[in-house]
Amino acid sequence: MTDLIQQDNRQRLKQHRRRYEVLAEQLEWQKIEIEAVTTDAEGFSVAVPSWGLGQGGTRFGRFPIAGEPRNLMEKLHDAALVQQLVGITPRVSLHIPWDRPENPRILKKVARELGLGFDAMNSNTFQDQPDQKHSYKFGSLCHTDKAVRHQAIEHNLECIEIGRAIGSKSLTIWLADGGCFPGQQHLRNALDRVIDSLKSVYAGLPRTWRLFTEHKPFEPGFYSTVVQDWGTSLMIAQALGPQASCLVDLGHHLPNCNIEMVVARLIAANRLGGFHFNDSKYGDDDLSSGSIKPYQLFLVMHELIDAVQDPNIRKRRPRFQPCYMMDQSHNLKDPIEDLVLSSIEIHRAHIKALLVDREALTYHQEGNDVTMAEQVLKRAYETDVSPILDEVRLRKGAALMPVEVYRKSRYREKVTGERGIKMDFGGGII
Ligand SMILES: [Mn+2]
Repeated sequence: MTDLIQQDNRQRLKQHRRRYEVLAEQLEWQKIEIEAVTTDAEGFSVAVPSWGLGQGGTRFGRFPIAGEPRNLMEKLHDAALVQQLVGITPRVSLHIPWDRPENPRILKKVARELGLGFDAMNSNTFQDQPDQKHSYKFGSLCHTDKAVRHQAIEHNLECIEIGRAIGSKSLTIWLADGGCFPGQQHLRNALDRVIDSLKSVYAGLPRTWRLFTEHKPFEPGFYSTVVQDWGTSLMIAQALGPQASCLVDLGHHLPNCNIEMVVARLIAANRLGGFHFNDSKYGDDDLSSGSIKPYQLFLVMHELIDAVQDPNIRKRRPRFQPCYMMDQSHNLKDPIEDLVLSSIEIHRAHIKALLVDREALTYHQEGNDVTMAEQVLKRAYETDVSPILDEVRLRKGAALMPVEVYRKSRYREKVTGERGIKMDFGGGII
């Protein structure tokens, strides 16, 4: 693949250089030094979820494609390919039990050889497993039965153990607990039980680790979820301690929610842990990042960059660095192509946010000049930063045109010979 990338890049280099120079000149007029932006952009990375490398599905079903990875090792190989193509996805986030490693130490070694590391561990207490003693049908960490809560706590502690062996540093808990009908659950008691259970998980957290909770207003509980919004997620983090913070999944909000406000508030509370990137039109659609609301993605990034550059925040939290992961269901596109393009879209929003003239913005905000303040944001958003994105990939030895190179490599066709086609048509939202 490396040869193919280099060969393809060589053919496009001249044109790329010209486009980069044109943008450099354009930014110079705005008193922005392109090299400073590119250097900053080189520090960007986003994790790939282990489950995102297989073909996803909807509640209605799944359409398998030939050559899907059949096991964790094959998923790692696909993740390494994504990283080779884009250079900004050096970590994989594991889901247990979907991708439970047989031998974590061997997995870590193989990953290192492939140039990969591991991001947050993801536990699963929203599905019953075949060998499981108690059912999560009526909840896990919130369950009325102590034995079920205990089982869910033990599962999270096991995820930490596996994570320690592979070099992960955080645990993400997506809690699907909730109810489908009024009266089903005592709303306050259910939250009390969740916090109580999470305290046991938190107690098993290594000192250098972080614990993230993800909120979601509905589904699978269609009437109520225990962690329904960022306020509840914040209450949990504050009840647990400084290693706990909140994860924002862009799809886990009611329609038209101002997600950048949620981000700003969590930063203000010093509890923004990270993101699950995806996009949505109606609900938790898990569509490709930036495919539906790219301006929203930019505004979210703007809040993040604003916080990173804010000396007051830096004083309080010198290593303010939220974790980024893609959390999408690739039910129509080839997962490798979708991850490649989505990572670039998130990176694009990040770079555009770097272009915001914050001094001018503050000036217009202080003077209540609505038109000019909005224009500052729009000017950054409307700048085509593709040459910077391409330059970062070029510097990292990745591809100027990743999808084209991927298709030229015929990777999927080649692996189909050994992998075949996974005849699993089951539905399920991830
Ligand atoms: Mn998520």
